[in-house]
Amino acid sequence: MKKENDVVFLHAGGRNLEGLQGPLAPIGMIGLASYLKKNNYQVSIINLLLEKALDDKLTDWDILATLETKIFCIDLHWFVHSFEAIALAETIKEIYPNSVVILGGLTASFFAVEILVNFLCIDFVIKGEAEEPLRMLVETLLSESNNYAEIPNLTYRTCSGVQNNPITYLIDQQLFEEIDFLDFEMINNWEQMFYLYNLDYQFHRSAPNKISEYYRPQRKGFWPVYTGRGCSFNCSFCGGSKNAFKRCFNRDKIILRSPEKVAADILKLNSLGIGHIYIPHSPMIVQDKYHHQLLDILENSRIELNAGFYFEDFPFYFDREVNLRYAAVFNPANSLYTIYVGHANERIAKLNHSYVPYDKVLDVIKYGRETGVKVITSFNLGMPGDDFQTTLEQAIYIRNLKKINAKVEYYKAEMHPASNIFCNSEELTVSRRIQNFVDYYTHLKEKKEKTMLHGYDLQSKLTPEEQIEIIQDIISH
Ligand code: B12
Ligand code: SF4
Repeated sequence: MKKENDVVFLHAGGRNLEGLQGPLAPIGMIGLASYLKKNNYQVSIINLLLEKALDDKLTDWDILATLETKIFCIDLHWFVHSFEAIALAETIKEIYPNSVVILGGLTASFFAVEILVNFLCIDFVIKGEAEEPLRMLVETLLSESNNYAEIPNLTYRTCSGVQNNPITYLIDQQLFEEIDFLDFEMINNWEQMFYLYNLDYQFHRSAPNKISEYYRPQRKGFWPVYTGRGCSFNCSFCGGSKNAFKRCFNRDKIILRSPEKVAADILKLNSLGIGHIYIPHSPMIVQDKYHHQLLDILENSRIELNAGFYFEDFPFYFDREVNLRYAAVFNPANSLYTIYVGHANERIAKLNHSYVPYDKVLDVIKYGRETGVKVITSFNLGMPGDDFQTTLEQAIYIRNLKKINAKVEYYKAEMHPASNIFCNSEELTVSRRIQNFVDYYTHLKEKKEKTMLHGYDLQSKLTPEEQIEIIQDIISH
């Protein structure tokens, strides 16, 4: 029998490329659903990739046919889901032509008008932070009214064209504290969801061959902790940078949930047996006493934490004390730091992100070794300004790290929507191959690049593939 809902949230999963199926929905989606539930709406969340990983004979159509609702909400947060999110909306409209499809998330926010102009299967886009705007839209739709002009952050179609209401809604601290981001019971098969291949990738680096391999119950469970929104850095390729958040969400600065709330979530995840947690606003990004406050609470909780932690980004504000404190509270053997070095050349690093001196990288490797925490150093290829000479410099830097048995990864930079490369490509001296949402969509639909989607050409014309050859050559000598 079909379960009746007012709203169903759907996560489509990502493009069908090696190891990049984007299995998780935005964490904020659970908060949105929970907020609607608190406002007395009947809500469910279905992660289609999870459903198909559990039963690889299932199609989107089979899953959708079991649902009963008027309103479907699909996340288009990560650009990697551009094709599948739209394809899912098209299938919904085939099965339920009278239903309403709402899109939201970073990518949808940036391209809201273009999406509504080009894809009739999408009825509404909510830009930016969606808690109140979505509640207002659901209320309006279920009361059969069509007074959309007052709903903040909304983009919608009328007979005279696409209307684009300004982004005036940002969540306030009080509501941010109240929302339950771990309200898992609304999610179909939620207990299996933690075993969707994801962080595991960071630890094991093995790409699934088929969809059922995305479900890995034999590995440790993983969940990202909801710490906050925004970033204090401005990495040139990043769609979640300080500038990108302004462009997509109209958000000027980071908002963080209190250490008390975050600690309570970590303890709940621990009680559910989650083995890895990811802390997005790491000490590197938040920079102040926030993490010490968090650790004070966790240390005093007297509950044994079986989970390990995982941080990434710049190590500037990461010191020995934070390392020792984390390793005392969490299980270091399950833990990982990814130091984002980006580029070894100081000029390129400063142009594109921040420069991390070699000594600082060595410090973090040393801290990790002291406590048994795994450390990965991560570099980008194809950074604006890069040429043969700077690639050689990068290669020698990587060779030096490898000589001391440090773990190193390097991959081409992806140009995210709303990133500085996307918006200021001339200033950064690159020429874009991707100009708009339809380009992202088509690129992903046709799987034009086998792995990461680079999206631009350097002035030096050097390609990331050529850079890989240079680096491998230097490393082997
Ligand atoms: C935590 C995080 C992760 C976690 C996942 C967390 C999760 N499930 O949400 C992990 C480590 C798994 C991850 C993975 C990836 N990430 Co990531 N991640 C982040 C990070 C650090 C924070 C994101 C976040 O939580 N923001 C909080 C807010 C902004 O989002 P939210 O509350 O979840 O959602 C709100 C709105 O977006 C909106 N909304 C969201 N969904 C919906 C749906 C509807 C219908 C509506 C109306 C609204 C709506 O309303 C919500 C509440 O107001 C950002 C960097 C940053 N500074 O933001 C990168 C970032 C978002 N990730 C990014 C990328 C590229 C990825 C990967 C695709 C990497 C890869 N190539 O494999 C993967 C794929 C993810 C997947 N689907 O499985 C890019 C995205 C660029 C872009 N626009 O596409 C970012 C900006 C950073 C980066 N440099 O890589 N990521
Ligand atoms: S990649 Fe850079 S700008 Fe983007 S979220 Fe991480 S630190 Fe912030």
